This record gives sequence, C-alpha cells and structure tokens, in this order.
Amino acid sequence: MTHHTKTPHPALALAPEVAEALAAGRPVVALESTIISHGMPYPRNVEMAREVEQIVRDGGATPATIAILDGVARIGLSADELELLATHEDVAKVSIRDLPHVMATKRHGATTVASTMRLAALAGIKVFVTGGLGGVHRGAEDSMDISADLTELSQTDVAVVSAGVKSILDIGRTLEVLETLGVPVVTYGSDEYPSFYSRESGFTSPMRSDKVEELADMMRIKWDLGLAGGISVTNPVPEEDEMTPIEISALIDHAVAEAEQQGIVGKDITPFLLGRIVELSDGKSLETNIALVRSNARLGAALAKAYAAVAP
Ligand code: PSU
Ligand code: MN
Repeated sequence: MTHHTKTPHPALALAPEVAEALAAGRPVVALESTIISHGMPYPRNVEMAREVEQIVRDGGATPATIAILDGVARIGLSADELELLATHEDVAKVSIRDLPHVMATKRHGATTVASTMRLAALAGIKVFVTGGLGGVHRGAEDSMDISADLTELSQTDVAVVSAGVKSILDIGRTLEVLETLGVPVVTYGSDEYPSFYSRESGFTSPMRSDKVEELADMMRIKWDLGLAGGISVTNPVPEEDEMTPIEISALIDHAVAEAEQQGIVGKDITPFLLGRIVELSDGKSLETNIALVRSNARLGAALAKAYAAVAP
C-alpha cells in the first residue's frame, strides 16, 4: 500500500516550514505545549522548548510545536510564541474535550498529549515527542480519573515518544488499559517499562525494540493493516540523568497526599503534582525531566526519518 501525503485540515494554521516539509514528505516531529505552560517553571520551560526544537532540527527533522493561539490551532510556532506560552498567565490546559471551547472563545491554549496527537494527525504528522504520558491516576477505581491521552492513543494514528508514565499515576493499571485499548507499548532498548524519572518501574515492558527502523516498521504495518490508533514508544531516561525510585517515590507520595488534602482534582491534578515534585526535589526532578525530553527528541527525530524512508 502506498502512503499518500495527507492534506492538512483547513482549520489548522501551519508554519510555512512545516507545510513545506509535509508537502515534500520530509520528516516532521510534533511537540506539545502543556509541558511548556503547565509542566515546568519559567524560564526553564521556554529554554527547554527552544532546545528541543533545535535537537529535532539537528536530527534532520522539522519541529512543529502545537498550541492554540487566539483560538487558532497552530502547527509550528515562532520563538516569540513559545515565550508567550511560557509566560502568559491565561493559557488554558487543553485536552480533547477543551478544543471546541478554547477555539470558540478565541483564547490561548496549551495542548496535552491527547489534543496534540489529534491536531498532529489532522496536519498529517505521524511522530510526536513529549516527556510523560497521562494515564490512570492512583485511586481511579473511585475517582474514575483516567487521562484522555489513553483514549486518544486508541484512536489516532500517531507514534508518541515518551519516557513512560510517572508514578504519580498507577503504572500497572495504565498498562492494563493500554492493552485493552489495543495500543502497542514498546520500550526502546530495555526489557523494563520505565517510570519517567527512573529506568525502573517494576513492570516488564509489553514489547521491546532496539532499532529505530523496527519501530518505523511497526508504524507502517499497524496502519497498513487498518489497526487504528497510536503506538506508545517508551524511551527510558538516560542512566546518567535518572533519579532512583527510592529518591523520587517519597516525594511523589508526599505530593499526592497534599493534592488529596487540598481537594485538587480533575485537570488541575497533574500540573499541581508536577509543580510540587519540582519544589520538593529542590529542582532536581526538573533537570531529569529536561534531560529525558532531550533524549526523546533525539529518538523522535530519528524515528520520523526512518518512517519517512519506509512510508514515503
Ligand atoms: N506528565 C508529565 N508532564 C506533563 C504532562 C504529563 O510528566 O506536562 C501533561 C501532558 O500534557 C499530558 C497531560 O498529556 O499532562 C495529562 O493531563 P491529564 O492527566 O489531565 O490528562
Ligand atoms: Mn484527569
């Protein structure tokens, strides 16, 4: 089967270099914006955003950071627009259900994994790099708090490179839901599924691959077969940057307990926990977070190149 370059949805505003790369079938890597506006403190957030774009370029692909600006879905942003997302006090956290409202009200919105995946797919982008996936929250058997990232992975054809699921979530239940939803979870270069800050989680990865070409083949084969939905490519944090599970788990438990005491629920819980973990670790978790995003950007650029080679 041949893969025709898809015309981007007319409601999207693509940066010229992204539009050109897509039209020519050159590799493009989507990047999310919730990590900028709600995932890291200023100015490290905007430094990280710029640096990750440069890593993607150095890897031979075109970066496309995705966000909603003045109600318009934008695919590829300028340096000033990255700065706005990092500093503006009124940038909504936009998951799938929030897209129509933030667009109708012409607000600014930072897109999560779920909404970035969907907008990337509507633009014709097949590879997306982030830090961590959303998943099944601890206590979800009562709260029913399961990230829309998982639903989106089940239906949108984009490969998402992440460093796994943090233990602010229930990792085991997240893996179970991904299995039910038919989402391949493949860890690059390791038998163990990583837990974001750490290369360990206590869970064996459902699949392992040591070759980017093999990951690109998984994408091609999955979509050729008509198996709808994404692939979760998990890239363990580099050894020299990781935090040990012992180091991080007490901090996470503390932050989760605080969220509970303060009655924080729904879309606010993930940003709250991320912020508290940075504070409680004296910024160490932030360095680990930035290091793993860099590493994911390198893998994502290589994957986008490999996919462009097998599915022109
Ligand atoms: N995990 C991180 N950093 C992040 C997020 C998750 O380590 O920035 C963000 C991502 O945008 C992810 C979102 O898609 O949080 C999940 O939020 P929720 O659980 O509300 O779906
Ligand atoms: Mn939630």
